[in-house]
Amino acid sequence: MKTKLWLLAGAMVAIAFAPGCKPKGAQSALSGDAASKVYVAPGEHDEFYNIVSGGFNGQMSVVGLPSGRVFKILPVFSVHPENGYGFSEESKPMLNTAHGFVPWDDLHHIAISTTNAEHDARWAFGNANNTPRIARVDLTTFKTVEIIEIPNSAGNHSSPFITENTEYVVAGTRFSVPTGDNRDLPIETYKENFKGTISFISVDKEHGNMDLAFQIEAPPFNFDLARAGKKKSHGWFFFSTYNTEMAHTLLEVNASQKDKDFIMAVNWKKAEQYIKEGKGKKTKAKYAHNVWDEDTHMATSTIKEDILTLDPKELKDIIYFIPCPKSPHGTDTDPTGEYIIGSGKLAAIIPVFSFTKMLNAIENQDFEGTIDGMPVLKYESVLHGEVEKPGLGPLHTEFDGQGNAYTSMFVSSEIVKWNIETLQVLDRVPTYYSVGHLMIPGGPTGKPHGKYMVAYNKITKDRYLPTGPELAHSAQLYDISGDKMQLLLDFPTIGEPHYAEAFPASLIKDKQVKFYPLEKNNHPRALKGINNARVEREGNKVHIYMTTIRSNFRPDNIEGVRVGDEVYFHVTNLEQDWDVPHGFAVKGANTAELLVMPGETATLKWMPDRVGIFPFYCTDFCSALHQEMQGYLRVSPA
Ligand code: CUK
Ligand code: CUA
Repeated sequence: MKTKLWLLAGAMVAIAFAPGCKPKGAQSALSGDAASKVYVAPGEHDEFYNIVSGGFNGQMSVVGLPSGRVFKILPVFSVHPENGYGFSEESKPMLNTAHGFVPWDDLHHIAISTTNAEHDARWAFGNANNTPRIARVDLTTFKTVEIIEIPNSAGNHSSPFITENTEYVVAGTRFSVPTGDNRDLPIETYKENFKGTISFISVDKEHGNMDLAFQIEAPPFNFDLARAGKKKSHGWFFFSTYNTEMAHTLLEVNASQKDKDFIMAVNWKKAEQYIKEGKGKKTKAKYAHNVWDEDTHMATSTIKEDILTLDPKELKDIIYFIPCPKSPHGTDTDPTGEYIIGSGKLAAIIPVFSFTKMLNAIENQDFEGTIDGMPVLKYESVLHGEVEKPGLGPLHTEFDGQGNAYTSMFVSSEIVKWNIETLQVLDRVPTYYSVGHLMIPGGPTGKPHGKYMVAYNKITKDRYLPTGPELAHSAQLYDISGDKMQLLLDFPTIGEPHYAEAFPASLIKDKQVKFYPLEKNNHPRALKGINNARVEREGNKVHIYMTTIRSNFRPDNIEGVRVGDEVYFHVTNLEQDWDVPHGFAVKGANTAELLVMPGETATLKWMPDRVGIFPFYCTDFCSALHQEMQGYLRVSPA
C-alpha cells in the first residue's frame, strides 16, 4: 500500500471516531439471524475450507467458513518450531535459496488449483514477496511440498496467479532490477539496465511439480497483481502495472505523475508457441528448486541457472498495453472471461474492459502508440464502461457468478457491489476498517459459489479486546445471498491476511492422508519396528535410530555421547493410526522440537556443548502414559 493511502485511511478512521467514543453503528449492523447463519454446531463441519495468507508471518492458515474457526497454521516460508519445519534435517532444504537458507518470508497471495476454471483444490500455491519464491502445498497432507525461487525478480508481489487448468503459475516482479545474477550498477542507469520480468512456471498435471518454463522481459515498471483470462480469454494473462513513469526515487510522488498506467495483456499461448519454435533466448541466473519427497520424507534442494527468455521487443505480438487510470492495484477477470476490471487505487471510477473489444482493437491495430515497439491500445476502444462513484481507493474485485462484482474500497472502507453489464452500483456495506483484499468462495474462478464474502481488513481499532500496541488482524464475513449484503461475523486472523481463497470442503475432506504406511517409508534411516533401535558412532557423528510408539522411546537410555559430537536423532514414529503424532524434545538443547507424523521419520541435529544428563520427552499428549514417554541422554567430556 502507498503511504499516502495509509495517511488518508488514518485520517478517515480518526474522523470516524474520536478516542474514547465508539464509532457509530460499528457494532450494531447485525440483524437477529446472523448468529444462526454462522453457527456450526459442535461435531458438525464447516461448509468451506478457507486458505488464508499470513502476510509477514510467512505461513498460511486453514480456516472454516462460515464459522471462522482456525484449524491449522501451515508453515510455508517461515520456520515453525511447533512442528520442526525448517529445524528438522529433512525440512531444512525447503528453505534453501541460491544465496543460502532464508528462514522467513512475507506471503501475500493464495491460488488454489483449478481444472476448466473451477477449483479442483489439489494444491494451494503461495508467493514469497521478499525473496522471490513460489510454494506449492499439497491439500491431502496440508504440507509444503515444493518451493521454487524466481530468478530475475525482486519483490514477488504479482504472484502466484494461475491459468484455468493450472498449466502455469505466474510471477511478476514488483521491483524492476538488473537481470542475470545480481550486479554492481549505478541506480541512475535504471532505464537502461533495469528490467521487469514475468515468469511462467509450468505445473505438472499429474504430480504438480513446478518448473520455470520461460520468462518474458518487460519494461522497468512495477508489476502489482495479475489474473489469468478464463473461458473465452483463456490463453491471456493480465497484469496491473504502476510506476510506468519508470521512477527509481520517491515513488510516492514520482510514480503518480501520469493519469494512466497500464494493464499489461500477455498472450501466453503465443509465448508458449514461440518457446516451442525455439525462439527463447538462453540466459542464466541462479535459483533454487526445492522438492519434498513423500517417499523418503526428505526435501532436496537443487540450484539451477538455465532460463529461456522471450524478448517482446522482437516478438511484438505477445504484449499489449491497456491504459488504466491511476496506478492500478488489483486486476481481475470475471467468471465469463469477458471482463477485465482494473482498480486504480487513486482513481474515482472503476474501469471495466472488454476482452472482445481488446481483440478487435488488436486486429484493427487501433493503437495510440508503442512502448519499445509493444502496442498501447486506446483506452476508449477497449473500455466496456466505467463504474461511477464507486467509493474511494478501489483495490480488488471478486464475483458471485450472478453477474455481480464486489470491489474492496480501502480509503472509504467499504465493499461495493455492482452489476458487471450495467455498471450500476447496487449496494455498499462498511468494513471495520480499511479493507485490503476480499474473497468469495470460488470468486476468482469460472464458478463462484456466491454465498459468502469475506473482507480482510488492515485496521482493527475497537473490534476486539485490546492486546497492547498491536491488535488482532481481522476478517469479516458477509452473507451475499440476498440483494443486500449482510455482516454476519468478525473473526481474528493469524498474521496479516492479504489474499485468501475458499472452496467447498467436500472437494478434499475425504481425501486426507491419515498416516504414512511404514512399509512405504523409504527414509534411509527409517526403522520398521523396535528391533533395530540403536546408537551408531561414525567419527564424531552419533546417529541415534529411535522409535516412538505409545508410550515409549527406544533407545531411552543413551550413553557414550561426548561434548563436541554431532548428534542426530532419527526418530521414526511407528504408529499406524490417524492423528497420533509423537513429539521429541531434548531438555536444554538449543534447537526446536520435532513433531513426527505416524509412519514418518524425522531428524533432529544437536551439538552438545556441555557435560551432563539431558532428559528427553514427548511433547504431544499422546496417551494416558504420555508423561511416562521420556528418556535420558548422558553427555561425557570430550
Ligand atoms: S495486497 Cu500485497 S500489499 Cu492488495 Cu494483494 Cu496489500
Ligand atoms: Cu508420545 Cu506424548
